Amino acid sequence: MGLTRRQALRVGLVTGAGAAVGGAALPPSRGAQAAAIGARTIPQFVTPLWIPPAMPIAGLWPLSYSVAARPIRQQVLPPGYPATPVFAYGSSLDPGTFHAPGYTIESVAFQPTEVTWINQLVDANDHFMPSLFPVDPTLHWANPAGGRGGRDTMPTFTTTPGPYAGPVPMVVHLHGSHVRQESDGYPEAWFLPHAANIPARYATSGSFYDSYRLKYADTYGFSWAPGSARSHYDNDQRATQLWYHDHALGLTRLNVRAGLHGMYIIRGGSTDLNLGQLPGPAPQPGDLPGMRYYEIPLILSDATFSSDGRMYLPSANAFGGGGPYVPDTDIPPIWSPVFFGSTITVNGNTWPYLDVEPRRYRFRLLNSSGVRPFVLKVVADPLAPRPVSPALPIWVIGSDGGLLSAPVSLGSGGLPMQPSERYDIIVDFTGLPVGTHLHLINEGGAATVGTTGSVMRFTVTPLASNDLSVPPDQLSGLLPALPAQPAATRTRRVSFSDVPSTFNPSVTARYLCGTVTPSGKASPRYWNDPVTELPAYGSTEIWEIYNYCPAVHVFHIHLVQFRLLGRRPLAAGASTAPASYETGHKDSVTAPGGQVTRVKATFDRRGRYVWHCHILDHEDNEMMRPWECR
Ligand SMILES: [Cu+2]
Repeated sequence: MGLTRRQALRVGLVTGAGAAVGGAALPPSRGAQAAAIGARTIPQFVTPLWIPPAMPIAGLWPLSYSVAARPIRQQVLPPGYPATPVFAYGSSLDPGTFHAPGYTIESVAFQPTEVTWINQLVDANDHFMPSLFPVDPTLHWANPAGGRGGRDTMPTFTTTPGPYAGPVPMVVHLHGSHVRQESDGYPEAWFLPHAANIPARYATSGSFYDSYRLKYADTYGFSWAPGSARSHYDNDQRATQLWYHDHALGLTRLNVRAGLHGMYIIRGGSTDLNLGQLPGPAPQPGDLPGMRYYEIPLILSDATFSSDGRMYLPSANAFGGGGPYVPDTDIPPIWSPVFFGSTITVNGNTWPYLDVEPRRYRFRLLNSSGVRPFVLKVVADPLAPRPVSPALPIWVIGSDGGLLSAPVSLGSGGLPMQPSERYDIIVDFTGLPVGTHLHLINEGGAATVGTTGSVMRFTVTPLASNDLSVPPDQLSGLLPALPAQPAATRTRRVSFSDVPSTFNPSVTARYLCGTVTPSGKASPRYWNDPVTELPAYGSTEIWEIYNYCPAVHVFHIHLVQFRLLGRRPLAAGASTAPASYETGHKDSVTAPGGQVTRVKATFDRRGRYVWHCHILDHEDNEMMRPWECR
């Protein structure tokens, strides 16, 4: 084996810790993995859609929440199947509120919200829980076992290591929010649970945790307790739907897939409509059971399940060419470039159904999957040959950063959604006979008719009350105008590229963000290279994202909402205007392979943030860069 003493110690510590949780409610998923459940054998449309309630409020003035991450079991598959171990957010004040995805956090525009985020990924004995999935320790990742000197690095190995089975770092990013850096959930500001059995030489927090803890205490007079962090969200942005999710370095794909994500909605102010103009209500804190909701979040993801109910990710690099791996080559042994689940989940259940009344519904859509692109349509027959003609139009009224200035009715093209994109839509079931079945389907590139090509079913039930909301085709004069952006003072060229293995060029070893040379070639950079994107405070810039890969990546930048200017081929060619539904405020956008995607934003806070590809498997293996506004 040739382990160094340091590595032998590490293995010994991890093995000992793993044994300590052997009798826990949720034993770690190591060793032999149970066989996958065939997606076609799982009954569809038998589970009612779970509608996320509003997160219970912990305090007022400022509005505050206390949200923990805990390991639970949840009935994700239909009744009769085993429950699924998940990592769930919930109110630390109420154990009944833990769910994956989490309850919705409600906020008010221009009024601050404070959330205390607590890592309680521990068992009943207060011993840490390992990840639900195989953790690749060879990436540049949080690496708590490296201690304070080796955290947030790519560790070196003398033999190919197995998965890390230690405590799980977490840090929460509110995706799309306009916040100070210490509240943004920087990937190196992670923290371990404050568990009883953390090995003494482990780092218990990431490289940025202590300095951000001090900054937060200086600004708000509150010191984060061990195993937690507090974020202060100013909500000084347009009314919209954000989402909170884990962002720990090199672990995001695992923690988000384990269940650590949920919706965060900002309401009110001059960029929202008046109560009653759009379909509602949405769940609010303190609602009594039995409420009928006409504004409903739909959080779309995918997963593969084993026969024991667990979610499955490969324990060996599915595209690794069979090895050899790190350290004999540059190929990660466990991480895979992409993973597509074999089933679709909505709000934490496979293929649910929703009884709808013949009236208008507002759906707040989020693609929370790791990599899967959706193209959504409402159709009569989910098994019809593709492309299917829509039975009802999808009316898009908002995107990542708030409402559009005019509604957009989508026809046969459907609504494309890459990971992390949100759309605010209206579907009008008015006039449909009771008993009608309609389906939300997926015509995205990787979809299979009958499984991942199906999303959920709508069944029309009798009308319970009159619909007083404004029909979507009459919203044009009511939706808020989109403000003009200042002129850009600089055009910045950044890049997405991949790194073929030097051992086996058909295998992708990493994905990188970087810059572009004057002659138009990729100049790739690693996560820990010096910061190259330094927009001046208050400046407006055009960012041109050069995607040198054949495949799509998803450009996401923290702090700012941008506007999409268009796309053009990397080589010479005509520019394509944004699609009608992409013309509003965005923080995540499709950057197609072989194209330059152009966006424009104003950098109006000082601090250090990140930009990255939002395909989770990519951002976890170097496809992320810091940027800084001074
Ligand atoms: Cu990517």
